[in-house]
Amino acid sequence: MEKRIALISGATSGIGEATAKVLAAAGIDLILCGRRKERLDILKAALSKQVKVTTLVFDVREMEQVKSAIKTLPAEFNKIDILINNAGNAFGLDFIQNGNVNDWNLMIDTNVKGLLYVSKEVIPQMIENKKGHIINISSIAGKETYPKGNVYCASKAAVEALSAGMRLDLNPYGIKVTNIAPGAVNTEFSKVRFNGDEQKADKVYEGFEPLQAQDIAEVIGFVLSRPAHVMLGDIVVLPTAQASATTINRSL
Ligand code: NDP
Ligand code: 8X3
Repeated sequence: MEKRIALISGATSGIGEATAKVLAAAGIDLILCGRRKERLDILKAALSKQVKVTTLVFDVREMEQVKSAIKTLPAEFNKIDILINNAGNAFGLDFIQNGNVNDWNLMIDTNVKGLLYVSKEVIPQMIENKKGHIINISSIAGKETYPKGNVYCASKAAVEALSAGMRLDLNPYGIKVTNIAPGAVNTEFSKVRFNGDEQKADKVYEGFEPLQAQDIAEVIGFVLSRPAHVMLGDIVVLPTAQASATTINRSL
């Protein structure tokens, strides 16, 4: 198969990091992005044995940082075939009436505006090449709103709408758009949501077997292994114990 280049946002942990490993094993060159440079350097050192890897350190919330980081890509990396919009997090879990405005801003700026800023820098190259594949990491929270999920759910509902919008608008250019909505995945996600409180975070995954980052990474690997004429549009991936955003069987 023709050599491909993927840009992964949020490659420093969880789903993004696992995806980098799966894509490297599939022979896809990588642009690994995140704010934690040390983690990117370690991952680059490990995966450079398999494929070409470069790293970009930027905050997806800062449009100028996103722009200038992507502009610094060496020539051998500047035709991006695959964009994995994965960077994102939840901050807090509060009733709307008790919500913290800073948390709201963080979620909207990262999960919605950040995804847009990165996409805006990459889409023109894909249009020029008349091919490309954008994979947006949404969530079950984008399909169902759960109590206290309000703004996080809204940010992921926006990702769902943006995936559909991108698929429509980029249809004339042969660009694939895949929306992936995971259920509970045991990553650093809950630790971030609860501001570093590991006990609270561990409770989220108690009494059932959650997904691991690798499970989502393998789905992404499958999506990218389909032939040119096949586009997986919208995928929900749940742990077997999870039937909906709020229905998790913790007694198995
Ligand atoms: P992690 O907390 O493990 O990873 C989040 C990643 O996003 C990190 O690499 C982090 O990198 C990056 N990131 C966060 N904020 C920014 C920012 N401002 N600028 C650049 N990068 C940023 O969580 P997951 O792997 O679980 O999350 C990945 C995606 O999956 C998210 O979009 C999340 O909403 C989604 N998701 C997660 C689920 C779960 O249950 N875990 C379920 C459904 C969807 P760094 O801090 O180094 O910048
Ligand atoms: C992460 C899954 O259910 O905690 O998007 O919102 S959930």
